[in-house]
Amino acid sequence: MTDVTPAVGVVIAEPDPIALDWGKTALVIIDMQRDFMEPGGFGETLGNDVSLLASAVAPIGKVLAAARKSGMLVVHTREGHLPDLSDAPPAKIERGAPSLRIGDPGPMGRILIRGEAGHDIIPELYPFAGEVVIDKPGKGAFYATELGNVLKQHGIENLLVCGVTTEVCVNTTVREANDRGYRCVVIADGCASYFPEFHEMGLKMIKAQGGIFGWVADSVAVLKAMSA
Ligand code: TIU
Repeated sequence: MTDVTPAVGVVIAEPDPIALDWGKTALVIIDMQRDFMEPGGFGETLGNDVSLLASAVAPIGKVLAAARKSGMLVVHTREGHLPDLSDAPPAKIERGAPSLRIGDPGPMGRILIRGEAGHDIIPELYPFAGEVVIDKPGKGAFYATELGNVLKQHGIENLLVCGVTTEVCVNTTVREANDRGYRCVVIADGCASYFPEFHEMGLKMIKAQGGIFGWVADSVAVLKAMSA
């Protein structure tokens, strides 16, 4: 009989190093969509400089390549709404004074609507066939989605989380995941915000108080642990 030793890696993280059983770990890439990353999309309609998010692409690309090579479960999420807006609360559509509202026609199609060019994931991080893509109407990836069931089916206990934006969809998803019992390791340089200070504080909020919501590590530390 052959002993099957689970592949475990230790990620040098804050507030403490964390040992992860890779067979029970998934990579979750939050909302790396043209609507947030490129001019003419939802992010820009809200008044943001979308170039501030570009730094997250290369680190995510490296971790994604390593995850694919190792056979790790990869989950991509996309924030967006049905064309008839039936899953978009009026309170969200009416919010603020954007240059275009959710559902309005823009240069990449209707803003934040499923199936439109702007809603799709950027080419650099495009999902492979067979990877999980979760369409979510909210900021958190668990609310009104099949994510919880998918992770249960795969026996997942730990999440490597990255994407945009740090304090909005990444933080909301990590908080949802933490309450559901997942250990979340947030990849610091694989996240970005339209507000650099919110990025910093968003990461600090996760790892403070002994890791109240999870752990924070750089992509280099995650890659090192994955390759050990
Ligand atoms: N506006 C902003 O910072 N973020 C979002 O609206 N959604 C995500 O973070 N994906």
